[in-house]
Amino acid sequence: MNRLSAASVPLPGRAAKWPAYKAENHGFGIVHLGIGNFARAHLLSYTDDALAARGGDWRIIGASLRGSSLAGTLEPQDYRYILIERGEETKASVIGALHSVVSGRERIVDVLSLMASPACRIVSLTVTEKGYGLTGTGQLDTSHPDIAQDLGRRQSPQGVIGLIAAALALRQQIGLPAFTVLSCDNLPQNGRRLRGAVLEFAALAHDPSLVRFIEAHAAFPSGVVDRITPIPGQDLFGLARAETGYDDLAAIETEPFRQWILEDSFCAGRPAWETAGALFVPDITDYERMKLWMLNGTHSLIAYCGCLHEKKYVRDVMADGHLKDLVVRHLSAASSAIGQLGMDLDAYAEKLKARFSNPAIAHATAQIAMDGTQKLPQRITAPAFAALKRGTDFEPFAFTIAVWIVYVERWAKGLAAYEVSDPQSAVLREVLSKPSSDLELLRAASAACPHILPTELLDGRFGAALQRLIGPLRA
Ligand code: CS2
Repeated sequence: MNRLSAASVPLPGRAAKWPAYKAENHGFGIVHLGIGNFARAHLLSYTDDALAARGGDWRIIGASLRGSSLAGTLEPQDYRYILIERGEETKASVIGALHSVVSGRERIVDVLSLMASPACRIVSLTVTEKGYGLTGTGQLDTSHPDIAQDLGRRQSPQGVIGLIAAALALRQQIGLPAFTVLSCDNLPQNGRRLRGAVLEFAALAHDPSLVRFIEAHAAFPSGVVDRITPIPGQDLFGLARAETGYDDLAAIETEPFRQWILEDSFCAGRPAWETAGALFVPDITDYERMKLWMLNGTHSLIAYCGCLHEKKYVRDVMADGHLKDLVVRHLSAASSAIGQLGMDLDAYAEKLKARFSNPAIAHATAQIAMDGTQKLPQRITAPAFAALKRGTDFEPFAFTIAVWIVYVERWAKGLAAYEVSDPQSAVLREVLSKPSSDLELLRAASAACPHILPTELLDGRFGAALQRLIGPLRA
């Protein structure tokens, strides 16, 4: 084994890109909560380029609060890893922007002190939709296990909201400036929601002066992140070796495309991410609709159709003529629901079709199907309401909700070869396993998940479409 490490140098005849800066000369400036494949393919890749272009003490300490094997794998590699872009061409980059990884519940106390240290100027997050502890309408969910427990142990929190509040409280006490909190998850108005949740938590668990400190000094820019990042396949390690000449037991793969659009409101500086192509805008709302409604909404349709039709990967769904037609129809309805923007949505849709069909990316439909209750409100229900309001085609949204319900029902009744992984799976199993007519099934789904299927969508034209569509899907 010729293991990748800080001492590794480019080998002749290999095209891989290496950090164009001396990583050890750059201190950390960011603590990232939820260090997983996506953050390593997106945030770290942008930061690597920004460090090469402009420098600065902006390397990233990754935290895995639940613990993962990543820290142990990366430590002997001095936290270097290989990122492989797979498309028409294969491109490998050695990433130097990861400073270190802190992992496991017993290390949360160390994560907190890093967040409260002078060097930390940004706390970024990829903790998935369910990690925030928000209700279906985006408020702090005080019944979420992390939130409920952290309210009673504000100085030793274990969840992200409690940690951010505790770190800001420590900074206030010791007279340090606040940091920027940067959400990199697919939630609408992610910064604004996160700010609301942190403020609500601070008001409930901390001294009122903390609320004033956060309001006055902390920043929570909203942002739209995009890069399709599958779970690494079997062939990746061989590929990483072939591209670089080194063995990396934590290599990751992603698509060539990447996008990051964010509000430029940082309270304590930031890396020069614009040098890597990040777009800073005053308001992300339009971009967010484009991404959540077109990319992610269509992804969810693909995921549930894929699971029901035994298509393992997104590309397999795209290779099926009938299913691809559904994808095209969904993209068109999502684009019409958005309406006129300064952006070319047809071109965006075309690009998405090509990205979903990328033969080099094996993106499992099961990976996207996870956590539907957390994803569908912003991906499907929101554009459904917009389509009804604008008078555009709403049927594809009714169809996706119906497909999701049937996907869960089959599993709840023990008829599926797949597992449903969702924080609400126990409730869903209970209510959707009973014998029911089509209308009873829709009503049960609505009662269990009103944020996906509010009662007003059970009535009128949308309700009629749902009833018409769900029967054949159940058959
Ligand atoms: C996907 C996203 O898993 C999912 O729900 O829709 O992770 C998607 O791949 C990313 O948002 C792409 O940027």
